[in-house]
Amino acid sequence: MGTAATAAIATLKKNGFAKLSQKVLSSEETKEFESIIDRLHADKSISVDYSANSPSAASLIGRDQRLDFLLNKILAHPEVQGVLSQVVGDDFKIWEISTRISMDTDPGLGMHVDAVGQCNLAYLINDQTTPAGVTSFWPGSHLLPRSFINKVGLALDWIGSYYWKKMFVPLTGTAGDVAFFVNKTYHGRLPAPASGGQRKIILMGCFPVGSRFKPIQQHVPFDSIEQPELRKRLSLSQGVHTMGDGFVMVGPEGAKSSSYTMSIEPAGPASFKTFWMASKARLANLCFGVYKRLRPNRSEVSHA
Ligand SMILES: O=C(O)CCC(=O)C(=O)O
Ligand SMILES: [Fe+2]
Repeated sequence: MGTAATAAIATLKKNGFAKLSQKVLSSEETKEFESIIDRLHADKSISVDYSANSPSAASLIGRDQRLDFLLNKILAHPEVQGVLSQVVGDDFKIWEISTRISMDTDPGLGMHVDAVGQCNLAYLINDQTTPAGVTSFWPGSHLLPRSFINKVGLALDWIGSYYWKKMFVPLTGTAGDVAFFVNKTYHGRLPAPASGGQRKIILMGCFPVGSRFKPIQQHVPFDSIEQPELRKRLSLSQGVHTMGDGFVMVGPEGAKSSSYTMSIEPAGPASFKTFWMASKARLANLCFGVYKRLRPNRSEVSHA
């Protein structure tokens, strides 16, 4: 692992998001990437979802050999691998690989947090050097409890966007930049004006051992994906177990989650944990009481 990954890991742990200082595709590949995405969106061959206030397409894999090759190259890059292995562990799985295109007059996306354990990789497809229409973060908020973040969020909504916008840091950059963010960091997308052009990114949702997600189908079955890193991360035939409610959990049943993103989540619902610890303490007391009652007789016998 090189200096770019080491620096990104330190920043990510401090702020909840970080950019890699090194590009992972050549400038020709970066341009090719954008033209493939533009072509796929233009010919309507992928289904586009508007639920996050901007066009987003999720089943990209298996449609274009060069796109699969370039996505695989991003994921398999040693610096990217270095960051992900420290943040979501070596056995993480990928839930979604999607495009997000912020268009002119994008109303933005409200501030929020996402799934437990999730860490997104963001790849900037084109230049986006001003805050309009880009993902934006409240630095350090990934270290706060979720319930607190949600309460602060409500308060910020009430105070109004003028003040809270100053607290947030936008993920600006140039084409080919790679960034990572812990999805527990309070984040959203800033609105864009009428003539700002398009801001295009790829988002890859990475899930560590012990976290859960609902799989999204790709254009081809996961196990027939040719590119090895893409197949390894998307395949559900090993490295996950099913939960019975449409969700899968990463890792074998009962696996211990030791990733960074799981370490900043509480281990379980507080009430259950407290109840369990109290029960164990009560049981230990009972055993000790019984032992003390029996012990004098037994010691008399043994020392007689
Ligand atoms: O569209 C955006 O910039 C926000 C994306 C987002 O919320 C996410 O990837 O979790
Ligand atoms: Fe999000």
